[in-house]
Amino acid sequence: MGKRILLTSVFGPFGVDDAWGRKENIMELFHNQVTKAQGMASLRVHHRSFGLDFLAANVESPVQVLDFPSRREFIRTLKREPFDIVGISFIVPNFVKAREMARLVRSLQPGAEIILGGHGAAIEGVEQLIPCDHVVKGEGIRWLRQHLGEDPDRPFVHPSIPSSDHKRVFGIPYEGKGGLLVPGVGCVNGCRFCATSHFFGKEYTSFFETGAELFWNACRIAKDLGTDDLFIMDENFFKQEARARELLALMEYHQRPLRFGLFSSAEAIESFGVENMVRLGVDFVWLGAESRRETYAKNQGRDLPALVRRLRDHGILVLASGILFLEDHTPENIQDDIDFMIELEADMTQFMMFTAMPVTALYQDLKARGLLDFDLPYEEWHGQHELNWRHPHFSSAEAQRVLGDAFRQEYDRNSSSILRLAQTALRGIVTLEEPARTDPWLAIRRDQIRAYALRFRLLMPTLRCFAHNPLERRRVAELGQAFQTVLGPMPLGSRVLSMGALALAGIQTLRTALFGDMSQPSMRLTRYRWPKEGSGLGAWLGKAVASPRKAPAGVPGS
Ligand code: B12
Ligand code: SF4
Repeated sequence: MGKRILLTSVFGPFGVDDAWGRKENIMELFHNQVTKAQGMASLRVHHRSFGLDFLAANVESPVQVLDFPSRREFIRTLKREPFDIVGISFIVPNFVKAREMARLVRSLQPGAEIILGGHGAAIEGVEQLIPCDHVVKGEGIRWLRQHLGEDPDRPFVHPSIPSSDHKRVFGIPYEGKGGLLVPGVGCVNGCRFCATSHFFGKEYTSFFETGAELFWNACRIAKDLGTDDLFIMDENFFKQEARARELLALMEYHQRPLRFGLFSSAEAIESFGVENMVRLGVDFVWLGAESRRETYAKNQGRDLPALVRRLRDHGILVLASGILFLEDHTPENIQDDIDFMIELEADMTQFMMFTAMPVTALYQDLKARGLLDFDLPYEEWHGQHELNWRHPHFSSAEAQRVLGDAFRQEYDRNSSSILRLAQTALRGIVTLEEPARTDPWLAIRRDQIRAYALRFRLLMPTLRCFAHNPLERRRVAELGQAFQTVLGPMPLGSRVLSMGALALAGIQTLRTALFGDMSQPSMRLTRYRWPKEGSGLGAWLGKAVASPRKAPAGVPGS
């Protein structure tokens, strides 16, 4: 039967000041570090701890995946049944939670082996700081298979799991990425601050070598989840350009117009080409713009504002990320980099504090120069509140003020991201109109963009009502005109729906005023190949508390 394994993320609640975490470190991507200043217009989404399901799907032993438990639920899980192995996945700011969980395992299940994995495993000396038997630094699937005496080289199994949950804006549910596709981990570029590149040894470990493997797996996942929309979780997807080209060729050959969101760097995007991205069905790209002052190899000699404009003109939503508090940022020059990011006019902008995460070249460098602040607890090492090193020109309080101000300026000058997303969709339709006349594949892509433009249009009354300042009010009016010109009059049914959306936004405003806007991800327990429970009282009690769910599709033996 194999060893009985529990794989768990750290416990919640998240984003609250308590013994184990900080209020700034919320478990949401956009609201944590992208649209956080945009109030009700902020995009709200939850993401699972995907690594756990990938590990579970790729071993032969029975596994329970526990994602986002409370501390109490974690204790209950440990008391419910014995495990041979407990694997804890954590990142650096969740160090204290991982330590507490390991302590609980030792006290409640002293016979269980504890394995630590995820980016927190890179913390120096973690094996002495957290009770454990093994620390897995880097890719975990091969390691776990080897550890369990399985063949590490057997084919990789990709589970069919959603890429995001609980998507809301103004409290209104919205559609977005349906499924997750992970072609591999790591990036060869090795930018000095980059945790993911360094954690995986500045190498790329592919789970799918060829475009064909990627294509057939993407089709299967899309079918399992009933969607054509996938998020590709790969640090720099177009870096494997031949694979991406093969994927595109197969999609066109088989007439399977899937759509993708992804991360990629400017040099890889330019090499693959924006037109090819449209053909591939890319509708969202995360691009590391970083800074005008410190140009990384991937951005050298590139006109980033022109690239962002071009992407948006082709209906591709852009999230541009920037870094504040580089070594030579001063109170006098930092505004220039804030302007650089704002003037890119991306759909979304991330500002992140220059944070030295363990294992990165930046960490080694600052440590060697005695600049790392080891007095700062790891809970604060998340890049949205405190600097984890002694900056020559900014105190922590000044850095917090500048960071908050950068987000506010971006919102004041560029308006809400949701408005920009709608603008990008319209721009895409206009650009593709002409080529779509003679190219049926591009006509399909144009129609896909039109479909999401129609959904954005339902938000028009809400955008009008919640406009942040006179500039946004003017932009909303212009957008309304543009919708009218490009898509024609709004049908009655859509008008009713759009008023419904506004009503939901009103309810959400009230709810936020009364109870705040915190949103915690739901706990999830998934059993992979878990033996059927017996019929005794213990089993009945177990069922009653665990509410087991089926393992994701695409997992053999689930
Ligand atoms: C999805 C994601 C999120 C999601 C949710 C994640 C979650 N449920 O915890 C959201 C958007 C909410 C999020 C939030 C944050 N995140 Co985040 N996030 C990611 C992202 C983009 C993908 C992770 C992923 O699923 N990868 C795919 C899987 C397959 O890979 P993996 O998780 O690394 O797992 C592999 C190995 O690490 C290993 N492994 C992992 N766990 C375990 C466990 C065991 C037992 C074993 C044996 C092996 C093992 O095996 C797996 C297969 O090889 C990564 C960047 C990236 N591209 O990886 C950042 C990343 C993990 N996040 C990071 C950070 C810092 C944060 C935030 C603090 C926000 C911020 N300021 O950046 C918050 C923290 C929220 C909180 N309170 O904890 C950093 C971590 C840095 C570090 N050194 O600790 C990363 C690396 C981004 C970065 N480049 O800096 N994040
Ligand atoms: S290109 Fe992006 S993913 Fe690659 S090393 Fe640089 S920051 Fe990291």
